[in-house]
Amino acid sequence: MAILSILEFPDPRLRKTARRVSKVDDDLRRLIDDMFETMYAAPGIGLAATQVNIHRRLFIADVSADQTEPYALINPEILEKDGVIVTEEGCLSVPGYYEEVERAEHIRVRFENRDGEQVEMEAKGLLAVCIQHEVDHLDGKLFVDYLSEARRQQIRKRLIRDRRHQSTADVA
Ligand code: GNR
Ligand code: NI
Repeated sequence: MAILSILEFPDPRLRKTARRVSKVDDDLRRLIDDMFETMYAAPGIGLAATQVNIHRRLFIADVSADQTEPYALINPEILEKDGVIVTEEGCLSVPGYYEEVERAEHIRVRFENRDGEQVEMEAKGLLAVCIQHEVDHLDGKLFVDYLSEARRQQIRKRLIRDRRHQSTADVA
């Protein structure tokens, strides 16, 4: 197991479109295990392969309070969306920023699980929000894209400035 490093906005690699997973094998299961270790350590409720610079269509999610509902979704397809929910979203690739985003409240999703079996699942509430947030990552999209251009640029500038201050804190 290993903790993977997470790309941060505005890294252009977060804008890549992920390609389908062709085969669910032991290498992929090892990646999934490393992604869970990384997500739980962060901590977060979801993590897309794109965020760890792997441009394949898979992500993980666990919205439980006690790490008891782990899901790995490979080649996910959202089949149906229903209703509207507004959630204060955050992202491990946009650390420290939380903003309201509108999503579908209920979804139906088809995917392959870690055994390579086709599964269909219904999700609502936070899990549905998380799944939509993760599918966006696989398409190179971030929650800040739903905000105004001005707010997105402000977040971009502040993240760059804060990282510069971090890396020079001990030199000054
Ligand atoms: O940890 C996370 N919390 C979160 C809260 C509200 C809506 C979506 C999320 S996903 C995020 C982890 C992450 O960046 N996944 O890509
Ligand atoms: Ni995210």
